[in-house]
Amino acid sequence: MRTALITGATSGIGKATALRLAQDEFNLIITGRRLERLEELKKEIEVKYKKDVLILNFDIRNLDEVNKAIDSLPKHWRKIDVLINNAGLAVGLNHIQDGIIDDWERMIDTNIKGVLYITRKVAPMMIEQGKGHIVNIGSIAGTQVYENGNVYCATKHAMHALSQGMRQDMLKHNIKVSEIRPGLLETEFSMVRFKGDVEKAKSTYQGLTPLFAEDIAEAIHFVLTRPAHVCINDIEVTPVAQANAYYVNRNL
Ligand code: NDP
Ligand code: 8X3
Repeated sequence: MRTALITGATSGIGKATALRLAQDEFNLIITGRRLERLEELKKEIEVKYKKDVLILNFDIRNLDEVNKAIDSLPKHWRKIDVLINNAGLAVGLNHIQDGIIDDWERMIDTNIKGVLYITRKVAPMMIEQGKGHIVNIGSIAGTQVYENGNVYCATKHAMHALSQGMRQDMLKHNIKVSEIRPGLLETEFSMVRFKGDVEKAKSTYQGLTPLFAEDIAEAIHFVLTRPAHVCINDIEVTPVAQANAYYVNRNL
């Protein structure tokens, strides 16, 4: 049995991944800010899949909270085999001159600094164990930049750089680092990006079948279940209706 820590397990990719891994040989540490959702997910996994689940309720932007949460782990939960850096968000979609500073800070603090805070804490634990696997959820926005996407794309470019950097730094410690870069995927992501505007959020996926969180959970499960000597470094996944960040077929 392995233990996987998933950041941002209250919805979308993180929640689907927790449910997918629980069907295999994984106990789970699930994290996020919405405690009620974490409690519901824990109950569901324990009842349906009979796996152990530990909740860590913290805001990944807060270094003190991250450190306290990981330090609070009971001894038998300290052997973390898998870290899934998933928590993240896009807020706003503006030309750079109209950008809202608070939106920028939320994205930078969550998507870059949050990933760094948690990785800084968990990577040494993996090094001590002599093995581990870090899975970073990037985006097609990590290699391509679209109009109005400026800061979100910058944070996902940072994730792409960090994934490559971590892979090199972890090499001599027998720790795998994988990056998964999804394209259009329907979760709460667009509701967050458009600050609760349902119509705008829906229009993102109009005329096409997007990816669903379960599709990425399946990719993460695949990456985590390769033989010990195999590391899947990079996977880009889009819906069939999307060639890249610029070309989308909304008439299929
Ligand atoms: P959701 O909005 O459904 O899920 C985001 C998760 O991140 C939630 O569980 C949320 O938990 C958590 N989170 C956000 N901010 C914080 C914070 N400050 N502290 C702790 N947890 C936080 O979106 P997705 O599942 O789609 O997004 C997951 C990842 O996938 C993100 O990194 C996103 O950039 C990436 N991605 C998404 C794509 C998409 O189109 N949906 C495509 C490509 C990549 P809570 O609010 O409870 O704290
Ligand atoms: C989310 C996908 O295309 O909205 O990372 O940037 S996109």
